[in-house]
Amino acid sequence: MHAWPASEVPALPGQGRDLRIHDTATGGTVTLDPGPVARLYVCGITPYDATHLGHAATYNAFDLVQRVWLDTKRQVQYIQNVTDIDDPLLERAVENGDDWAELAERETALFREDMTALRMLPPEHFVGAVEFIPRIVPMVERLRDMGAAYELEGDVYFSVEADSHFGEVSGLDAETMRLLSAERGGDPERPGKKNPLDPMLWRAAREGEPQWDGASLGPGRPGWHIECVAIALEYLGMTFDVQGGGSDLAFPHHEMGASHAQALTGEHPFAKTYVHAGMVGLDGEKMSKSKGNLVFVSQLRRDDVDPAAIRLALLAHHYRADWEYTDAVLDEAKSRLARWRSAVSRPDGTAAEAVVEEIREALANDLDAPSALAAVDRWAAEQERGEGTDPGAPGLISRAVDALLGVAL
Ligand code: 5CA
Ligand code: ZN
Repeated sequence: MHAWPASEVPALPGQGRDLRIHDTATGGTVTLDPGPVARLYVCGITPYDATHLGHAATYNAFDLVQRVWLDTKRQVQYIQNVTDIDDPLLERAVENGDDWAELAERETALFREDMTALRMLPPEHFVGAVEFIPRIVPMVERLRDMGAAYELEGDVYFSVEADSHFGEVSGLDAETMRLLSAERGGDPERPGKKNPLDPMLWRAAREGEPQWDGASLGPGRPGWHIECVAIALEYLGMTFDVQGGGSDLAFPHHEMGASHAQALTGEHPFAKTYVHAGMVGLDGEKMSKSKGNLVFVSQLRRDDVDPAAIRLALLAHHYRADWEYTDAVLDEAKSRLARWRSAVSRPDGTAAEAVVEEIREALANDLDAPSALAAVDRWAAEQERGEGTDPGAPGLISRAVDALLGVAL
């Protein structure tokens, strides 16, 4: 499927910094060392509802990763999927009396608009799971033929024992894995599985559900984790730089994905670094489509909120923090945007080079966007006092805020 249009990323004078970022697998900070083409896979939406601020916060984090890389003059090969076939999508379609494929298409179109408005850089390949089924089927067959998968009443399960590195992404104990598996799409209680954690690779066709040709697997549809693995391996290959998503994906999704890929290829690791964004909540609960406590990007846009203010509301929180959305968060972002716009509209400014370096340093330090905002705040306060004499400064700040933070002033 097609992605969305890219906004320009202005080039900045000077040198970008290498990114130091928290890696879920090692539990520590690592300095990323991508080649001239940095490779990033970020898990995309399940399109059964509109993009909420939690999704947007996660995509904001990985947009910053790309902007830091671009600032180091690297190219970025960025892949994102759309989970356009999955249980929650089918359930919602039945609930609404909608056609599942139309629902997915409608919500994906809205997601593109939201991402464009927020100036999120588009992936080079934006890939639906459905269009990838013909590539997924032979992978599942291969896993089965090599003994890494087995059949249970027509369904095919991955055997977590097939990967000696299983557990290394999330680092969780067996009991926690079991609980999270039950919560997040797994079926640890199903009798007959070799290991309760084993995830489904291929779900045999059920009455009333869409189905695809599965060759020797029989008709059915793919499991969730293998979809992302097939897409990532096709476009990025093994040992790509960063696998990203919200912290709710560390287990089981990214754990299982890594094991699928490692069992399939015999290579390790699937991704060099696993990066997870915190959860955004509302009224004390994680914002989630199933709970219905959502603030939609598209609704804010309809209410005439400037997308740059929405972006500043996201940037005001460290990407790894769990945080609560309130109206005050948005009000503060709106007032910051107004202050910054007024500051860059003056003919002169105080020295901007040092501010650009502060933004660079803050972002390189585990994407510390709040500190980057504080640096621009200080510059804007100096501007308000009319202290500047450099006619190039306002333009440089505008370009830096655009290039590094994705905010158009
Ligand atoms: N389609 C799968 C990934 S393959 C999926 O998780 N889709 S999703 O629509 O549920 O979420 C899309 C992205 O937003 C994921 O990276 C997820 O971790 C993240 N996300 C979901 N809810 C929140 C939240 N409340 N706060 C922050 N990020 C969230
Ligand atoms: Zn995924």
